[in-house]
Amino acid sequence: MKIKEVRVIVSSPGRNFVTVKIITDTGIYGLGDGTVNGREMAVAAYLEEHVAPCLIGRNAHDIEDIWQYLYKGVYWRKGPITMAAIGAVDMALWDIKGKAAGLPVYQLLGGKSRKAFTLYGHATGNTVEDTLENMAFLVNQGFKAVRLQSAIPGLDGTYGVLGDKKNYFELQSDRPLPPELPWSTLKYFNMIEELFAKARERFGNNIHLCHDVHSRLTPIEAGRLGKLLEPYNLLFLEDAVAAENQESYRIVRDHTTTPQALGEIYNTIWDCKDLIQNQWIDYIRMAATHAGGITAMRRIADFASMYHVRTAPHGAPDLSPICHAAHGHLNMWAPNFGVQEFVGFGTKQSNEVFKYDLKLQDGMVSVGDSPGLGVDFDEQAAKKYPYKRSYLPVSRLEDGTLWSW
Ligand code: CS2
Ligand code: MG
Repeated sequence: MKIKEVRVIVSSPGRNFVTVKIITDTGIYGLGDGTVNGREMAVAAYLEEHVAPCLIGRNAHDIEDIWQYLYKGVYWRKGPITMAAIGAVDMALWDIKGKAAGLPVYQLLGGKSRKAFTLYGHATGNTVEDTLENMAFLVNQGFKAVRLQSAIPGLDGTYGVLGDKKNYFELQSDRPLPPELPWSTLKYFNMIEELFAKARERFGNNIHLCHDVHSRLTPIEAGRLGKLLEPYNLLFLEDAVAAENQESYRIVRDHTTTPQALGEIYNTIWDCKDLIQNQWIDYIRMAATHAGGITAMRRIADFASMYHVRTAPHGAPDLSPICHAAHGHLNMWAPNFGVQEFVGFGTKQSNEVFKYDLKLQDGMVSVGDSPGLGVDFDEQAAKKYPYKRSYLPVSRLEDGTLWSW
């Protein structure tokens, strides 16, 4: 089954997505997601100019060889753009293999390990009360785990909080340059405990709670935060510290029993190797798009399982429904699956463009039996939504120092 054509489509049905369509000489095609939020055109150019010509004529069944060819074979390993390009191609090839076999991808991975997979929804608000109201909305829908983020009093605009925007926080486009948001660790520490204390008071102990710190703390501050939140029994604290230096997590681990989750910006297994091997983290949050596809995610999940680390794939809306579907298949299979982040499968606009075979019920998702990834992409509908330049915000301390976002 030879690869005949590789199409790269950048569209913006509500936000930008990079979609790869690999067409074979049998007529079977596969779809992959290569979206890197705020750097979409770099992936598109990488794919069109450098990857697509090397794929034409290859056997679409040779997933592993193509993966190695695009990773080792280019000399320049790793990096978000390279790995997103590999991720998109890899997903499309698994989609093709599943369609050719007449089987959903989770069957090719080894079959179902569970009936459905558990989600954590997002509750955000401008005040603790607002956040808890939004949590009630999720709890009433049957969600078993919720991530809580609340605006920080005294700071104008907080990461992950909707405010009066209709869309998820960074969906707004038509922005000429990245917006800037202030950060104060002191003010953050002054509010955070109340959020979790009140959530436990109102919703009791039979629901999982998570929180995303977005890499704003130093290791010792993260240790302190974990300790402060221990009474509220979090499922995990996410991205407490930026961990280019994986050793930093030894300090966090030494100071708290609050479980740690990490990995949404990682590209390869090497980025999380020490964290996993030293058992400094509990959940690995890498995404199929950014980590190099299903082939890489499978390898990372197996490696993590040796160290009691469970998977919790990134599920932000800046991943296209094709990536969410890939996670669905991985989550059905992975024996060490933990939980899946969920902010909806898509918006009204993206649902015009992407089709997927996933069913949400009671805070869990089941994956249908469609062959391959069970996704489709309407190229005509996508044409209505051309690419719009858009950026993630940057973060600065109140004195103007650039900080981690
Ligand atoms: C966030 C992301 O979902 C999360 O956990 O950290 O939404 C993140 O901010 C975006 O994916 C950045 O593109
Ligand atoms: Mg996050």
